[in-house]
Amino acid sequence: MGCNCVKHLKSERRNDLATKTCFNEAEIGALYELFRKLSSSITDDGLISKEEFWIGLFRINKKQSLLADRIFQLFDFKHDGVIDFEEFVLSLNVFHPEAPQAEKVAFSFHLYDICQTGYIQQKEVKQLILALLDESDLTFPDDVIEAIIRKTFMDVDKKGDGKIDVEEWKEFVIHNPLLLKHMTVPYLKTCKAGRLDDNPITETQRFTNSFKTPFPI
Ligand SMILES: [Ca+2]
Ligand SMILES: [Ca+2]
Repeated sequence: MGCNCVKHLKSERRNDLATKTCFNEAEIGALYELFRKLSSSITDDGLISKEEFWIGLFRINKKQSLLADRIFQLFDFKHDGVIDFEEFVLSLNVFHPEAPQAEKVAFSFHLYDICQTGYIQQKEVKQLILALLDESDLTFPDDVIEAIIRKTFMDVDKKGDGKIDVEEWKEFVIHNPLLLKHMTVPYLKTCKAGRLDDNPITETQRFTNSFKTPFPI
């Protein structure tokens, strides 16, 4: 019936994903349980739709979230509008404590490069700050926001051309280890089926909350 939901993960698939990631086979199994829960919350079709992603990870069901939207786009790296299990595992792998730092830096760069131009521009930073404030039901005067952006670019845009490239971002992240800490979810190192079953939403929400402080707001 067009449903590719499988109740149990085949062992060769589990093995394949374990070799590609920092997760062992048991952990891949635990992530599969979590994936099953998220992907069946609205339509049990073995795929996580944007709505299932938003509600499951961000508990958003009314207003749009710019960050949630960007994270969804990055998870959906095959660009077909839904997240399959492979996309889910490979994307979560970036947040594993043992994942290479370069992958974390790249993920965070792409996250804030909203227009996908290869640079983080001032207007994107402004868009992000406005979105983050709005999601927190806060408003800042425009001159305060402009000051935050100026400060951010003074810190990051070392070449002074008004946009942040991936090298500048890397440099910035190295000197601000807190940013990478946000890109690491210690819990992923010890995911056990039982614990995921207990409360998958809280655990996954922990990592989504970590995106909220990239800039000195
Ligand atoms: Ca679904
Ligand atoms: Ca996809």
